[in-house]
Amino acid sequence: MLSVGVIGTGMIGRDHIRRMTSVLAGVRVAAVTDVDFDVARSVAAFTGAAFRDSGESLITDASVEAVVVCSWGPTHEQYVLAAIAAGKPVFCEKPLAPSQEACLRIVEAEAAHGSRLVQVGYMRRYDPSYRALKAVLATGELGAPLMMHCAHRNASVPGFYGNEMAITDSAVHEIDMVRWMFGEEITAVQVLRPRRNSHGGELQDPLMLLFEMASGAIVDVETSVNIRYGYDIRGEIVGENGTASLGSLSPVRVRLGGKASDPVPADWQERFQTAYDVEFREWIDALRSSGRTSGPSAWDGYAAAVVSDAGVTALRTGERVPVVLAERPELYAPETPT
Ligand code: NAD
Ligand code: ISE
Repeated sequence: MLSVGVIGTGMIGRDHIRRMTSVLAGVRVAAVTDVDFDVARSVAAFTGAAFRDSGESLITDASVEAVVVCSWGPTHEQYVLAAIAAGKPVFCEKPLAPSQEACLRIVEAEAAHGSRLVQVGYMRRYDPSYRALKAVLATGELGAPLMMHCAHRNASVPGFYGNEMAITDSAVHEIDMVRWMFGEEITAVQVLRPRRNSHGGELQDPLMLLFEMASGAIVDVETSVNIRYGYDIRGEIVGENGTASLGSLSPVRVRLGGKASDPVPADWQERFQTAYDVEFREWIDALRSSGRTSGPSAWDGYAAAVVSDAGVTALRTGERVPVVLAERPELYAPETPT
């Protein structure tokens, strides 16, 4: 049984706690904390976990073998560094940290520790549909991938969601996914600003991102975060011989009143429920069997942050911005993301 401590009992923290208490075997939530003590105390009471009054005290708690960080992005670095200092495995929700400098400090701390402790919550790598798409690509039947068309559509976003969050909070998933899918780095970013959706008020929404891959392939990502009709994630790879795309995920097709329709997921929780389950299942199994994690690494978190920073600069300047990564520490070999 793996004993886990969870920092941050907000939306996704509570969902991961539910997953670890009601869905998955071989794991228990030993302790929880949040700066909102009332919420953390009620989650602790509900799940039977201990309440801790800070992330640091939770990390050093002897009953906590592994840490899950689900607090706001700007707080991730301090907790991930504290977990590395304590020598404990840590699953950190995306983004690893809000800046590439902060991510690099984590990479350096983990490299100095000498073995992998950090896994970042880029769950699309665990989604059955993305895995099936990658398996098709791996057969080579499509030929070399030339382009990928992606769409990341949210029905709506909260009031605090600013222009840059379409890149740093939303498209960061495509950034990680495409590095993993193509097994190569993104080398430059451009951002176009289409006509604004009036549902978003002053928000610059939608955006069109263009990623240049090391091989010369081009990936476009539409972010639309006020699309109203639901949460819709799309991806289609164009190869030399054919194309492959994420399939329809609808369990049902309704034909009624002269129309045929598929339900669209309401949000990321519904769309990626299976991916989160598999992500945690594999993380827990890996820790229980070998004490090591093998999912998206601190290096992947850093690389995503560098591309995301380049995207923010491209959005502000309208220019094509090259992506320049630091030297990859030996700990994170192989050279290409797999
Ligand atoms: P949320 O606001 O619902 O919850 C965050 C919680 O963190 C809040 O309860 C807040 O009180 C707590 N918190 C803030 N500062 C803290 C600190 N210093 N110490 C302890 N707790 C602190 O946000 P959320 O939607 O649950 O997002 C949390 C993280 O998960 C973010 O990094 C977000 O990007 C990520 N996320 C990932 C996905 C995904 O698809 N993988 C989806 C949603 C959110
Ligand atoms: C949210 O934070 C997530 O991570 C979701 O997966 C993403 O689809 C959404 O756009 C973000 O706001």
